[in-house]
This record gives sequence, C-alpha cells and structure tokens, in this order.
Amino acid sequence: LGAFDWADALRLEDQLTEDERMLRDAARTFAQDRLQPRVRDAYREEATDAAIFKEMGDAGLLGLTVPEEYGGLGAGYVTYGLVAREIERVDSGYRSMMSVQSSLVMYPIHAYGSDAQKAKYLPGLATGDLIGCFGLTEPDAGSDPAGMKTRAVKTDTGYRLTGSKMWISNAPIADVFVVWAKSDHHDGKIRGFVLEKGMTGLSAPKIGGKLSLRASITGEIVMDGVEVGEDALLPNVQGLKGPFGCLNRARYGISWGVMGAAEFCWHAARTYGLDRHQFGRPLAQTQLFQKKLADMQTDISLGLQGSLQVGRLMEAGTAAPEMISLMKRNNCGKALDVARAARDMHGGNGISDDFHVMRHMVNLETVNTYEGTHDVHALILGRAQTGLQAFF
Ligand code: TGC
Ligand code: FAD
Repeated sequence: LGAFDWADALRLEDQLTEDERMLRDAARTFAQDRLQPRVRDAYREEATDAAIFKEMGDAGLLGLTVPEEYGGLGAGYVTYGLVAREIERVDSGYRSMMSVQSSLVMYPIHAYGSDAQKAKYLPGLATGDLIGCFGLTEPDAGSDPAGMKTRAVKTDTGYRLTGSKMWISNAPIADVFVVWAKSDHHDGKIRGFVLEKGMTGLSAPKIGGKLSLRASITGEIVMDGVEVGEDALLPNVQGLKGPFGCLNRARYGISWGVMGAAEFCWHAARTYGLDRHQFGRPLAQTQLFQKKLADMQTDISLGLQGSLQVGRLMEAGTAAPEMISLMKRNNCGKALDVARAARDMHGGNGISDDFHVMRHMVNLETVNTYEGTHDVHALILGRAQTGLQAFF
C-alpha cells in the first residue's frame, strides 16, 4: 500500500504530465509572487490594476489553449484548468480577469472569427496589451439569454447596434468587446460582434458597490446606435451555440478555479486549528474541527478528480456540455461550503481581510451565480436525465 498525502489525497499529482506540472508551478509562482501581495488592498479599495493583464500576458497565462501562431501556447485544457486553480487560490476576481480574456474573448475570435479578426486582435490579447470583455447578460436577460433585447440592424456598410449589457467583467477597462445581439439581417438570430473602445455610441460605466469580486472591475456596456463595418461580425457562428461554446470553456475553467479558492480556505483552516488553542488544546484536536477538515479534504479531492476527467475528455473532443454543468455546479457549491466553514473555524479572525477566508467566501457567491447559476445547472442536468424542460 502507498503513503497518504493529506494535501493530495487521490494523488492528482501523479496523473499530470511533466509539462502540465511545469506550467502549473510557473502559474503558482506568478500568483503567489505577483498577485497575493496586492490582493488585500485591491479588495479593500475595490481597485482593479489593469497592469495585471500585461503581467499575466508576460507570464504566458492568457489564451493558453490558443495556437502559438496567435500568441497562445497551444496548451491542453488540463493545463488551463491548473492555471485557473492557481490564480483563484489567490482571488476569484483575478481568475475572472484571466478566464474572460482567454475563454470568452480569445476563444470566440479564434473559433468564430475571420483570419483578419484573428490577426488583428489575438496577439495583443495574448500579451495583455489589449483587454477584452464578453457581453451576453442584459438587465432583463440573465439566466435566459435568448430573451436579449440588443439588436443589430443592417446598414449600407455594416450594422448598427443598440442595447445594453449588464454585469460585464472587465468592461470599463476593455479595449475589445465581444457582444452578442439579435440580427434582423439573419432572421433575428443571435450573432457575435467585435467592438472597439472609442466607437461612437459605445460606453462602459463601472458598476460600483459590489460586496463580492471587488478586485475585478465589472460594468455595463451601453450601445447607443454603434455603427460598425461588416468586418465586425464574427462570421463563423450563429445562434446561442456561439456564446455557449465559449461558456463551456469558461465554466470548465471555473470548476478548477474554485477548487483553488477552496484549497486556500481548507489549508488556512487547518493551520489555524493547529496553532490556536482553546480549552487547553489545539482546536484541530477536537472532533468537530476534524470532521470539518475531513469534509473539506473529501469534497476538494473529488472535485479535482472530476475536473481532471472532464479536462481529459475535452482534450479528446468527447466532453459533453452537461459534464461541464455537473462540475461547475458541484465545485462552486462545494467551494462555497468549504469557504463558509473555514470562515467559521477562524472565529472572530475569520471576518478580517488579513485572513482572506471571508474574501474567498463572498467571492464564491458570485462564482456560484455567474456562468449559469447553481440552480440553472441543476435544470440542465434535470433536463438531460428526464427529457423534460423545466426552465419555463
Ligand atoms: P437551449 O434550447 O438549451 O439551446 C439553444 C441552442 O444553444 C445550444 N446550446 C449549446 N451549445 C453548446 N454548448 C452548450 N453548453 C449549449 N447549451 C445550449 C443548443 O444546442 C441550441 O442550439 P440550436 O442550434 O439547436 O439552436 O437554450 P435555452 O434558451 O433553453 O437555454 C436554457 C439555459 C438555461 C440552459 C441557458 O440559457 C443557460 O445556460 N443559461 C445561463 C446563462 C449563462 O450562463 N450566462 C453566462 C453569461 S457570461 C458570464 O457569466 C461570464 S462571467 C465570467 C467571469 O467573470 O469569469
Ligand atoms: P436571474 O436569471 O434573474 O436569476 C435570479 C435567480 O432566479 C437565481 O437564483 C436563478 O437561479 C433563479 N432562476 C432563474 N431562472 C430560473 C428558472 N427557470 N427556474 C428556477 N430558478 C430560476 N455576464 C456576461 O455576459 N459577461 C460577464 O463578463 C459577466 N460577468 C459577471 C460578473 C459578475 C461580478 C456578476 C455578478 C455577474 C456577471 N455576469 C456576466 C452575469 C451573470 O452571468 C448573471 O448574473 C447570471 O447568469 C444570472 O443572471 P441574473 O443575474 O439575471 O439572474
């Protein structure tokens, strides 16, 4: 029988290739050296440092799965997941910045864009010289994006876009906007467009007062008759499968990312319990404390195994979207449970930002909601096993 490593109970490490471990280690060093030291104050001040995109680009962490000719690394989906886990170990907002840029901006331009669009945008997005955002959600269309009101009307030279998007990560600092609109020229079908900062009628005001994900800026996108050329249309996809193709990748990355946040909270709770004494012994020497640690270890170990399996299937081209829903939903819910327990196990210190666990906990409230809420993914899985549509 083999030895038991409490921090890697099911030996995830042995299931990774050497290249995967190397890129994961580089991401961990980057996250711990560059992001961890600034996160507490960024969160306190609700301040997003746009320079982080360039730093992530320099570290090779943007658009990892995009081919090298466009500035990516041509890496596999397991590597992408491992990187998301390391960034989110520091903060879900920093992972959000990375995954929007990679899965929701670079991926659609690469998968659905023209050669000219790929050449124009991808290299700058990969280096972080350009910042991207993805506009699907609207004030009146969140879980039901098919209900969007944004319209693209055909003009002599291209399209005129009118509408507004809500809760858009990176929008106020974005240079490149991938937005989804119903196009009258295509029978009202949803089409993707690439807009650029500075276009007349385009603005992206910041949404203030967030109590979650405060280190990642969020905004609206307002399109007041924005005129674009034919070359702004993403030519190679139409319908909801366009944005969903991107969401599959981002949701998958989130399933790994939240395990990083959960691992941080678990390890912090263990250390705290070993150091802190009450009633003449370490907190970690009580049955209730140990049960909580065992639950954390179990949920995280199983969550990571599930994400690894889906990643391997994505690399083989056989992953189904429902598998991604299962892992996104499970891992977000479990990470939230872990973070809430860790907050509790820190007692009064648990509410201080110096201990970081409450920041992870409130971040995970957002992550459990965006990219399809916990309940929406339950309905996707319910439909898949009953054949019955319960959304409406
Ligand atoms: P439904 O009838 O199910 O499907 C419509 C069409 O879309 C296709 N499709 C998919 N294609 C690829 N992958 C998927 N996962 C797909 N899901 C659906 C489907 O095959 C169909 O295609 P076609 O050709 O037959 O027309 O559509 P519905 O309107 O009934 O959808 C229901 C529901 C609830 C599943 C869906 O709308 C949903 O997932 N809602 C959640 C919305 C959401 O996730 N929004 C995310 C916004 S972006 C974001 O949050 C970014 S945060 C990022 C960060 O900061 O990290
Ligand atoms: P609603 O859809 O109104 O849902 C409210 C509640 O009702 C939820 O509990 C939901 O589960 C429940 N519900 C909805 N429908 C049903 C049903 N049929 N049956 C039972 N219960 C139901 N979007 C983007 O496009 N791009 C981004 O970059 C982006 N970034 C975000 C960043 C942040 C910080 C946040 C908070 C959100 C972001 N979003 C983004 C939006 C996000 O995807 C939506 O908030 C999410 O999809 C939920 O939509 P909603 O907020 O309109 O909630």
